Amino acid sequence: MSFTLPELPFAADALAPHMSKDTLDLHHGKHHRGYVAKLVDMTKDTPMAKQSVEEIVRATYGKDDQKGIFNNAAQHWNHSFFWQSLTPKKQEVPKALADALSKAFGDVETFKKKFAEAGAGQFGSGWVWLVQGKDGLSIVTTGNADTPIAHNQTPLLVCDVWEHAYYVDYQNRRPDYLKVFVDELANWEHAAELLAK
Ligand code: MN3
Repeated sequence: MSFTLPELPFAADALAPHMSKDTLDLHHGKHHRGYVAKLVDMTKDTPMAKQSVEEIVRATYGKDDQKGIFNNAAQHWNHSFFWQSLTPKKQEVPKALADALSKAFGDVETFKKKFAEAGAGQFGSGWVWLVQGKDGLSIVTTGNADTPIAHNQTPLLVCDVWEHAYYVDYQNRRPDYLKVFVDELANWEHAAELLAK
């Protein structure tokens, strides 16, 4: 297993004006690339170099002496998932996912509002997720590099709320960025595929 920066699943200018090419060049080409490079560097010549990112995340979580490896592995995983959570073409929520969201949150619009509010309310850097656990669907936020895959939860959708994800396009208006994410950019079809598994 070697760690490589995945290609974006869309052109860097495909999400404009909601998320600009400048943001994606910086976010994917600099930030995500940096996490991958550090992970490669920190694990080279160790048994971890042959492990999957998920294995490394789970093995290093909560270990003070492996915090650097955890942070870079988790950020690599989180960003790879984030690109999959975005779509260049606005999507309707597929029926099976809409039904599951309605069961958990009342209706799809209420879910979108709660998801955006949770992301806006995450203090400092982090992520807002739709996850599937043994009790059904829920919204969770994680700080910095923390990730649901370290907590036995299955992510269906994520939005990055680190400032580098939105500052170029929205400055300090994180709630505006989150509203655009749920209204225009969220890849509901990808989330529905994961729900079906
Ligand atoms: Mn990021």
